Amino acid sequence: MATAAHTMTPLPELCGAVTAWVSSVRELTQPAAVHWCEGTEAEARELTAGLLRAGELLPLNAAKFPGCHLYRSKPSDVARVEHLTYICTRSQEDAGPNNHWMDPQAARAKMRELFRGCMRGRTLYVIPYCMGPLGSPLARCGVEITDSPYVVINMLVMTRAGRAALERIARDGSFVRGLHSIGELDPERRFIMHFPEELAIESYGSGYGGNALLGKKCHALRIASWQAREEGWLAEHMLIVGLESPRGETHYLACAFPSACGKTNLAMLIPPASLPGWRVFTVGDDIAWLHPGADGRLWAINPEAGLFGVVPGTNPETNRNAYDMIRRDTLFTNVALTADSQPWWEGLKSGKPVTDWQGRPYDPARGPAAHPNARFTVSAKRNPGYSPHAEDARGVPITALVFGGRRREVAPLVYEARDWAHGVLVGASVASETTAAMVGQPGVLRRDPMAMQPFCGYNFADYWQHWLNVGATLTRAPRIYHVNWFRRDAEGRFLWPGYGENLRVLAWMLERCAGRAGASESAIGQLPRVEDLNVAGLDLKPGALAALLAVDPALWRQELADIREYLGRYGSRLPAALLKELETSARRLG
Ligand code: OXD
Ligand code: MN
Repeated sequence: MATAAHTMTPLPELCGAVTAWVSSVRELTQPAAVHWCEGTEAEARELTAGLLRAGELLPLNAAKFPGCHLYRSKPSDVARVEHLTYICTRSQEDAGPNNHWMDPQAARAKMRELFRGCMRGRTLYVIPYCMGPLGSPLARCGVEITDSPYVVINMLVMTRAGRAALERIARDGSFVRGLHSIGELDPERRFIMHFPEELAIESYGSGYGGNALLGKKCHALRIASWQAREEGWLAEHMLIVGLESPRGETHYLACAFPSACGKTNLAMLIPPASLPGWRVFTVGDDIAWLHPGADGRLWAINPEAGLFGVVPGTNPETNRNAYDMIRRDTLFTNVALTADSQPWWEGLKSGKPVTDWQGRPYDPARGPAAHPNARFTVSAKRNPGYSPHAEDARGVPITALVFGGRRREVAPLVYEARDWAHGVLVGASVASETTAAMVGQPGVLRRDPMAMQPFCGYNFADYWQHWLNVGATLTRAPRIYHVNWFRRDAEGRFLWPGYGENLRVLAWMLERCAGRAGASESAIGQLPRVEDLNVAGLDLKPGALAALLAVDPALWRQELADIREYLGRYGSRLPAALLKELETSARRLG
């Protein structure tokens, strides 16, 4: 091995543009050392050993959780910070009412002062990475510079990082520049800035996933959504799942849900015993890049190589595959510990916490033992249901797109959009109760169009128009659906069991797409009749299904009025086609 390494070109010599940028960042940030990431397993092991020696990582019970570690972040740094996240375009209109905006020159100047000298005494890591399979024409590359070795070990799992990515960057001639420093981890000196016109990201003062693993939300959604508009594709906050039916046909769905609404669970769904013959394959659990193909269909790749999933709630009943997947070679962030150093979280249903996520003796009076947004980082390959087509260079063809939100009422279990333009309205109208994945009050209803409110790198009005334009290029466009797994009864109990049983709803969609399932027409789209859903073996309360499939005209009149008010904020940039669809629904409601 030593001789092979010897003959390899040193990384800094592979791509002049990257090396020049690293030099200028080095001058600004003044690190004690520079480490270029090769992306080998030996390197990941060494970095992990260094973090263990420094006490920044804690070993977990090696017999029960081999290769697993715990990282505790600062209590003030546990989630994405939307109020400190900016899109810095020359024109504020281009960022839109959906984004915080700062003038790019002002933002650059502000960040320069924060970054100046910030890496003194620290190592600067250069992480070349590829989002998407290395050989895929649909993949795009970036380089993250960071002073956090925790970020490095996450990026090595979440992306295809290292030498091969840098070789591709040298060939492509372009890359997204992501500069990150944990700074002082001071919430008062924290900013996540995006410069889509320059394909650049600058993030300071946070070590938390979505703020610091720049390949994920910052690149693969905010910057990529901008790139996608210029290049004619879509970068979406969607899982990609393959469903093999008892007939032996496999179809892929791409589904958008706001953060912490069960995307990972749906992507890794376990079919219930009462639905024999179904198999489920995960392509991705968080982000989809969707490209119109030469055949008129929409094709999807998952730009990520790992999962950064919410831990609480994971147990053998809710997600057996995830439960098994995270028992080895997994990095846990902000979980609690049992007496014998096993990770513990709310909803685990076994074991007992003795130490909370902040390292204190567990005291229920202080709140949950694990942070509600505690996370696991694990390679996608550890998922027993990982799709054999997940690495296909051309992606997988999408049969249906699904939008959804977390709503106690109004939105029925499922409905089908009338056509693509109506589907864009359905996506644009997604609303959901907020969760612990973002800083702020959980449980508050907010509009989250296409589940992209925190992630769209430009004006939503232009984004919806782009969706309409992409649809117009598809001759075999996916059908579009809306689901709500979270409907409750008057006593506040969930009406639908969720998890594996969601397959019943997905199966109806696929049967619809194949022209084999019935539906009834409603003002808001097509809904399954009670007899159209396979509920064999499902123990629902009497009347629950009818309640789940009800469209209450009074509530929907109010809903459409809210949507009209929301869309109105986008003024004259709003595509007229969306208002037309809204009027059609309103007219049908009467
Ligand atoms: C995530 C999120 O981490 O959406 O995926 O917040
Ligand atoms: Mn997400």
